[in-house]
Amino acid sequence: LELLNELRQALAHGTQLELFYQTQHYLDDGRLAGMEALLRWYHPTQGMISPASFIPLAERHGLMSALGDWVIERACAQVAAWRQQGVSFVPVWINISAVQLIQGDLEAKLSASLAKYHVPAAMLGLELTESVLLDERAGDISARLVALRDKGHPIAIDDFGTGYSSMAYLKQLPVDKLKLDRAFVRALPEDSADAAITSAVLAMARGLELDVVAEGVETEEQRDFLLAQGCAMVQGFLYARPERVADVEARLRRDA
Ligand code: G
Ligand code: G
Ligand code: MN
Ligand code: NA
Repeated sequence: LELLNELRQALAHGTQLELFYQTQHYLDDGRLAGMEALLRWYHPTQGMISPASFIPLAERHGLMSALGDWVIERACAQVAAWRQQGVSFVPVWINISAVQLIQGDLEAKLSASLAKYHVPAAMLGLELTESVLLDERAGDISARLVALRDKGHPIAIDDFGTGYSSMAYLKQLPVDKLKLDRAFVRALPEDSADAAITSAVLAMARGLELDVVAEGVETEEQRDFLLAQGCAMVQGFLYARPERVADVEARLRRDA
């Protein structure tokens, strides 16, 4: 709980928190397709703490809504800065936790930040995991997502294939993109089960007219397999790690 108080303070001061960005690329020619914002916390004594550990803590103790608001605000400011500087015109994708969707004010918070920085909703994508989509506490998820999508936000299902993976929601929910979880990518192309699952997801996505981003692409063999299977986009260490803003900017200027 000491950590929780420290997180509360970090949020109040804003100095220990930072958004890193990981670029996403089109497989055919490598050009920039998008960026995912990933939260980082530099703890004064423990060093960098992974969001995989402090986000569940924030969710359990009522801090996730404020943390999520901070992410929305910072991401909008960054999109605006990159557009003004001519650095990047692709959407930034943020991760949305169940708590944010359950509390009714997500839409208002998004609208306020977009308006403040003059950013179109199309430039701020929302990533939700399957468990969020199936969380019964979130009430009428479908209606909420339709509202967010109608406002112009692209919607992605994160870590696709690792949750409950009900195919029914793909039909009902207004989704634009699937992010194939890196668990299926790791052993490509040798693992025949993963290869079969990947091909099937890509075929299904084509039929449903959904984009697919393969996550965790680390090798050229994985990339070549995904390209041959018709996957359009990738995110992974082969292309870029999550980086600080200055490093992303330097790389994009170099590659431009
Ligand atoms: O970047 P990294 O691999 O350390 O992220 C670990 C986990 O934390 C991932 O599941 C990622 O989706 C999640 N995460 C990173 N940033 C955010 C954020 O801003 N909000 C939420 N809800 N989850 C995040
Ligand atoms: O759950 P989500 O997909 O939002 O989490 C993204 C996380 O995946 C980030 O924390 C990032 O560090 C991690 N990641 C991104 N690309 C790769 C990769 O190529 N390999 C591995 N092992 N992790 C990756
Ligand atoms: Mn994600
Ligand atoms: Na993911």
